[in-house]
Amino acid sequence: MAILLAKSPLSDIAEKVEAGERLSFEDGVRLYQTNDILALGKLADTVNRRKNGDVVYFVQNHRITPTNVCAFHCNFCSFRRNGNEPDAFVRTPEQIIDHVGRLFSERTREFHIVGGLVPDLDVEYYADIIRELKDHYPNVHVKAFTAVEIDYMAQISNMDWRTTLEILRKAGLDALPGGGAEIFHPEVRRKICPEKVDGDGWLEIHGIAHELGIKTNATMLYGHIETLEQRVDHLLRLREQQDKTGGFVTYIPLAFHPENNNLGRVKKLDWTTGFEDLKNLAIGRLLLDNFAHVKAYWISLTPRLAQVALSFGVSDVDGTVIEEEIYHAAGAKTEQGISRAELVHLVTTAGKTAVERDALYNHIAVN
Ligand code: V47
Repeated sequence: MAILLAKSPLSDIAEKVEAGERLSFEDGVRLYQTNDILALGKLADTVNRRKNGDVVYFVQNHRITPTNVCAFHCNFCSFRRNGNEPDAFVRTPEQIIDHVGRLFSERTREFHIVGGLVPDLDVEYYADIIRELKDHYPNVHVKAFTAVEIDYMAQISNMDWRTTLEILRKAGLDALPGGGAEIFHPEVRRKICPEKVDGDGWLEIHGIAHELGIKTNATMLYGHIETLEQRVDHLLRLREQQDKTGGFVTYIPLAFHPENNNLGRVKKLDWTTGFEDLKNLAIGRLLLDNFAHVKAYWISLTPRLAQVALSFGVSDVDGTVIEEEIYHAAGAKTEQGISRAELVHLVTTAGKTAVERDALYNHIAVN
């Protein structure tokens, strides 16, 4: 490594990575400023191989969307509806079970649940969904509700975050997804999602979940109005929280999709590029030295770029992702769902070992 990057402007960072030293804010900014993505990839790959060898994880999973009705008005969102729009829906727990039943495969291992914020639904509605799913499918993990949803249902139910999470955990909640993080910096948050719980609140909710034994993921929405410094700030705040409570498992950088939302329409923001996407994955791997995994979300990146990302520090490709709605509303051109065989092919033809997992990274099968 030292030889490979000897003449690179990144050679001092490479030395730190080689020695297993933590990277600084300034290092992070320099990593974002470089166009040498091969050097970035090599460094991120070194770190990932140390943690995961040549193993890449995937899961057979379903998305479940209880509702697209949302009281908030985030500028990047293409998915929300007002309650009176013709395509608005709020599904009862029974309707959700009925719908899942039609798509369920015996090999499904994870339900990933995320939706809008409905003013008249308290925590019992969400707990009922989890209980019904666990009754019908006791062997499937439930990874459900972002910190933003937890905050909102807590407010509606007049209770604190801890009590809300305890009720959901008792109902069967296994993990929290990483959504709602966007960009923590208040200047950006005020412009793109002013109604959402702030960055400190998002981190605190995840910290409480960790204390209750609930594993969680973390995301960063990039490619809109944020600066490189604000990205690095976001990542270092995640790293700091992980030092304190240790329950984050996977980091997922999320590429902004510009169709059918205000940021795309009014600000005329464009799609991110493959170059930018690979950079964000690799830098996530390098700065988040205390996270086990970085995920390439193929729904947004395409399966082809997700495969290349396996050489840029990535150790997870999410899963079969049946019925995704948020990214397709915002213009994603990827298929709805991918087969297990295609995922295995994508991983193994990159020279890696594909390991099927559940939501908590227990091994189900090695391919
Ligand atoms: O929080 C919304 C993002 C997130 C757009 O935990 C958009 O395993 C791009 O969090 N363009 C929800 N992104 C999705 C999410 C997620 C995805 C995959 C895996 C996991 C996990 C979590 O989607 C939101 C927001 O950041 N989002 N609109 C858009 N137009």
